[in-house]
Amino acid sequence: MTNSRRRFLAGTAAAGAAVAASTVSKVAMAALPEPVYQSNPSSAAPLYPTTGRPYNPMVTLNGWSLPWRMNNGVKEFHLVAEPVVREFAPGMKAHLWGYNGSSPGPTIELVEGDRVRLFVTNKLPEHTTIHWHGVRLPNGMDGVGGLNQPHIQPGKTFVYEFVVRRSGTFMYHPHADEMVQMAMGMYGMFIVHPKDPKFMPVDRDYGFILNAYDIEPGSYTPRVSEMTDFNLWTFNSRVFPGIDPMVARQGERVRIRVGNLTMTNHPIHLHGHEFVVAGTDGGWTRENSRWDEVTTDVAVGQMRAIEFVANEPGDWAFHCHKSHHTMNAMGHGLPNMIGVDHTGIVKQVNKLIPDYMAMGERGMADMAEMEMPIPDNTLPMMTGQGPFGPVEMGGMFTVMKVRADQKRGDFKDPGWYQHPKGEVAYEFTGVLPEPARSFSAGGQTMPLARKPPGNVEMRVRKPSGGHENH
Ligand SMILES: [Cu+2]
Repeated sequence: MTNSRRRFLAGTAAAGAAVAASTVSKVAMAALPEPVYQSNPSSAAPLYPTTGRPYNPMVTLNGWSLPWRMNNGVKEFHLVAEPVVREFAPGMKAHLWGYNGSSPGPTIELVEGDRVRLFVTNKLPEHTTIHWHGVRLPNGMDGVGGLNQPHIQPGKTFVYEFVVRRSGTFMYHPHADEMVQMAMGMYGMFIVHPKDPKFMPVDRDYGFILNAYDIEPGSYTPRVSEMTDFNLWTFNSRVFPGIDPMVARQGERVRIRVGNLTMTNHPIHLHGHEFVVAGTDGGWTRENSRWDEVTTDVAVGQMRAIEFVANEPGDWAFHCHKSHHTMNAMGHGLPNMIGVDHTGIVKQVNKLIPDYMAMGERGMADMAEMEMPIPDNTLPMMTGQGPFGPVEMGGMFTVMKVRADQKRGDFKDPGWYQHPKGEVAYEFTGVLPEPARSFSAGGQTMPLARKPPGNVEMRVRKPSGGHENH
């Protein structure tokens, strides 16, 4: 630093101390809080507050919470919009846009009544803004570029400042070149904890956002003009088997917050337990409005906070119930080959492409079992080795692990569930009686207007044999 520059800074500090109170906040803003970066894709430990009001922090699945700086009673955060590299699962990395080194951006955790000041620096090649989805705030802080504020140009920093009046589960995302910026991975959770930490307490509080990408096998960057045909379905920009399990001690009350920033709905399903929807992006639901279920549909742009008592020990699947959303890119656009005889074709093709394997004539399970050659930086369509064999899933799938001996506040993966003797489905080895069958032809409520030309029958070859043909 040159002498004249040092003197200049000392001069402004002295001048700052002398200015009228109305401009003090401008001076404070001149000193940007140091941005915090994090690119590790595993779930960070909960961030316990050391300043400000007390609250029970949440765990962002495969994400982290952004530390803040307390400045005269105002919580200051610094978000940096920038290109990032995100590992979707071991073996595949994507070139995305995100915040502070990661996609999703870090979770912002606040307490009802907090005044928050969010500095947003744009290090993208195009302009951006941030919209605080679901949050009550002054209109000019709502972040719709062109409507509520000028866009944040590359290299510029904008400040959002407001009081969070309502507790609940919210999110943030750009409201500028929306389709591109969200398809590139720009989003994060915005959590406002209740002022009273005893209001709706839970023992474990998890959260993540659903996003979808279209990344061609063998490539690194999502297609951003895609409208419906995505091939990677993610929880917080991770796919199974790269998504961390959620864990709980038996008997604990668990909350899972799910937001949807994809362009379709996701029926989110938990095995082994019923849950209630305790919160939406409109806040907490009234107790007498709740009912038990095991699947809840999270529509586009919605957030749901589900709650349940984890009282059944085991490793319970937790996933989107659209079965093509529990698949990775290689499962996309494949023809149905069930019943198609490949014999002969493989021999012919092998003369041209030695690695060629015919698959799918008995279903797709082979794909998880066999090592099919795939392009670089591409995940198999379904992977993951469970205690009993391959788990034929990808995409939006993880496991809720409930254990009697999991310590309170311990988020470590306890390993596979040890089933008590006699509590695992087993093979029947006795004599098989002929099962009762129904017939495939039915009646009709009214006679057909025109008689069909004859009996039309679809012929499907029954699967037979082992792997000898491929
Ligand atoms: Cu889904």
